[in-house]
Amino acid sequence: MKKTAILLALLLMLPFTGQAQQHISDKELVSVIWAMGQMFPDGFTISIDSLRQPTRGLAVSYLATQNSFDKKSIPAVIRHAREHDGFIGGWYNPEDGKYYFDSTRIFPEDSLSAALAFARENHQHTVFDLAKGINVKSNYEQKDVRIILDTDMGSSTDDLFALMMLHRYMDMQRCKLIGVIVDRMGKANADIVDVLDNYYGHPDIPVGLETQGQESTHVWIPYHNLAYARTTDGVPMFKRSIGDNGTFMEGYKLYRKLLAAQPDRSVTIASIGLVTTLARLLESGPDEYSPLSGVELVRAKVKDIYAMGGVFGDAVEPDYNFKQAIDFSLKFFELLPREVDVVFSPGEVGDPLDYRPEQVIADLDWTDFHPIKWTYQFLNCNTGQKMWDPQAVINAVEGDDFYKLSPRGTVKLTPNGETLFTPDPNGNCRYQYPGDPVWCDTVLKYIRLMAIQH
Ligand SMILES: [Ca+2]
Repeated sequence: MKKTAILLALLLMLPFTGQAQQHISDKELVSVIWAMGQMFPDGFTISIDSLRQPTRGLAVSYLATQNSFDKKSIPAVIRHAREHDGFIGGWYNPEDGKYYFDSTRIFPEDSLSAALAFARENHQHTVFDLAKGINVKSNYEQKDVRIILDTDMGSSTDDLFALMMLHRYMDMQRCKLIGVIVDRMGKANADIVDVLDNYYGHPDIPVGLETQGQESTHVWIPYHNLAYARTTDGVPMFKRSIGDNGTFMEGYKLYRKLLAAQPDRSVTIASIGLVTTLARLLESGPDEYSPLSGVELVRAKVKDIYAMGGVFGDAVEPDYNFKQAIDFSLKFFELLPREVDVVFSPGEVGDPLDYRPEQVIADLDWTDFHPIKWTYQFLNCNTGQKMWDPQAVINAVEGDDFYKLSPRGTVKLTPNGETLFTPDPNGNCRYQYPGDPVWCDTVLKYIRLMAIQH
């Protein structure tokens, strides 16, 4: 019987003509789906009308057919699929030795947020990208994640991707971006954040700007004119909330205002640039927003910091982010309360994640008016740019299970910008270990999946 079913499945799968296989009975369909489960124990998705296996899209299972396992469950799954989307998925769970089957909905690949929202409603842990072969976690049980992004926007383009991802995470209701701090001086850099906040549909996020930070920082890719791009008709290309003549709040003051309004130990900071503004926050005194000093305010409100930076292990070259503004960095390391956890993302974690400029442009081919595409079209981004900053952001939102982290310890910064790690079970610091090639491939696909959504 089993052999017959497998043969039937093979027969039906081979000569896909695109014509609906109307003649197949429910009984035959049960045999085909049962056989599919055994042929593809890692998982399959099939259309019950055409018996095709879709090759693109984001597959999510319905709650109604959850916990349907083994052959006896298939008729009910078929009934549900016939009344809904006409797709059935299945997989083998080696832990309990059972074959599971689900009625499935397939979303277009560029609709990640809608697929995630459906997954959450249906209590599904994952969305499966059929083309890329990756699972995206829905984390529907996840607690409230409140994030402040601290970025040196206007130099490397990975900051653009990191902010894009936070907007996507907000669309997925996986975090709340309560503010963005631009730690690199220059209003144009904050204007870029304003453009992205508008472009990605969250125009009201407060943006602060550092005005007393590091002078003359190195710029790798000069995309500071992004906010002022115009079409060939002379019309501003990108919508803004804060116009050319608008002003941004002083960075550390915005930190104080935002932190004072949050519950205790609730805020996660993703630091993907210089720590100029964080140092000034820690040095600040009581003001109209809080009677606490900067150190006390951070101790009270900040839960953890995910910081792109640091060099650990065998590498000796100091990291850019801490070295560029070393006096601020030394102050930050000196004053940061030990109650605040820090997870460092060293450059070597993002190094293998090479989102090639030509791939970026190809992935954004549906529009001519896109801030990241503009940057890649008009500037040379082939500068060794890698997806470093997203590692701090992903870790901040997805949680620590997504990465392999070092044991706990303490980190001391030297005046040369070296980060010296001393193991200590009670220490507040950990750092990410580089992922293996499969992990890197998955994360790059994940970033691309968010980038193409529209
Ligand atoms: Ca950065």
